[in-house]
Amino acid sequence: MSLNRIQIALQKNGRLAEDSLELLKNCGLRVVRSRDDLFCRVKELPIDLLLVRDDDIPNFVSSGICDLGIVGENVFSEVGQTVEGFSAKIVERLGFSACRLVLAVPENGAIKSVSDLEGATIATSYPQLLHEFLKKNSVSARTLNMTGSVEVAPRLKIADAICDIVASGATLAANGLCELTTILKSEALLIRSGQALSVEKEAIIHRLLARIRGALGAEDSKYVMLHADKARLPDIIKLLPGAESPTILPLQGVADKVAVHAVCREAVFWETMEQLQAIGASSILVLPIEKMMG
Ligand code: PRT
Ligand code: ZN
Repeated sequence: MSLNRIQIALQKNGRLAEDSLELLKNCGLRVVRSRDDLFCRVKELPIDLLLVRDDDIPNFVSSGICDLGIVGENVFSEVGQTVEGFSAKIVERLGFSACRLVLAVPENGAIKSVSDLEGATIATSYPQLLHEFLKKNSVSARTLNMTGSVEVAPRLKIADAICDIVASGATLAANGLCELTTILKSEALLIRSGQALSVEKEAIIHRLLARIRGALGAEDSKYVMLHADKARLPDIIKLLPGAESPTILPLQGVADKVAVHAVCREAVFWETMEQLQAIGASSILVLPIEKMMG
């Protein structure tokens, strides 16, 4: 591995893998997959990708094997609190792979609140985060460590409750479980090594980060164009979500109307368009923005 190439740890297969690569693609990076699929090169910048299991990513970054990594906050927090001398840091929250770490119990069972967990057995793959939560809530319970299929533990009568990841909630419902409380809200994170890197590597990270922020910013932003009565301009601008200083342009041959162009930094809903139309806006166009910088 060249000293002046950035190494990024990504999940090889799973819920983070596709969106992680998609984000790099949106940053203008094309990934050349190697034959063994563990190590890829990026063409446009001096970046190499290491494709691994998500559980290894925080350690790889903390120990300096990789300079950057993309991992779920749940895994980052669990490993970060478990490993001594852990030094990886969060650089950016990426928004995708959203989920929650929750405590869940059998529906219609005896456990109705967190304090009812006193003396219970809780199955989990997140013993450290669970331990912290129980300590904060002054509950003493037994932890049963499981690496997968945690949701079946109450049915097997090996645990009274579970502490597991939930996205849609369908898995909990299918296993007759209901949520007691959320321990952690999670999303994919870009993390970096806590160690000082060479000037060259810092420059590559700086460039990549600007592109990532540009790609993330563009995702929610829209370019809005419309025609408006001059008299209603203040009301119309007020309705444009997250717009800073719109551009106002004259319309050829129409004295009392102008064109308004604005970058809206929040989602533009049909309701907003209907409200704009109701106060005299016409020819309303909402266009996607592919990239943003500056
Ligand atoms: O093989 P490797 O170790 O790399 O992957 P993995 O199997 O450990 O992880 P993976 O790919 O399943 O998830 C990677 C990351 O995606 C997790 O660490 C979370 O940050 C995030 N994520 C987002 C999820 C979910 N959504 C999710 N739904 N991780 C797990 N699940 C599980 C959940 O526990 C449940 O059992 O998916 C099941 C379905 O969820 P429901 O609630 O939609 O039914
Ligand atoms: Zn994993």
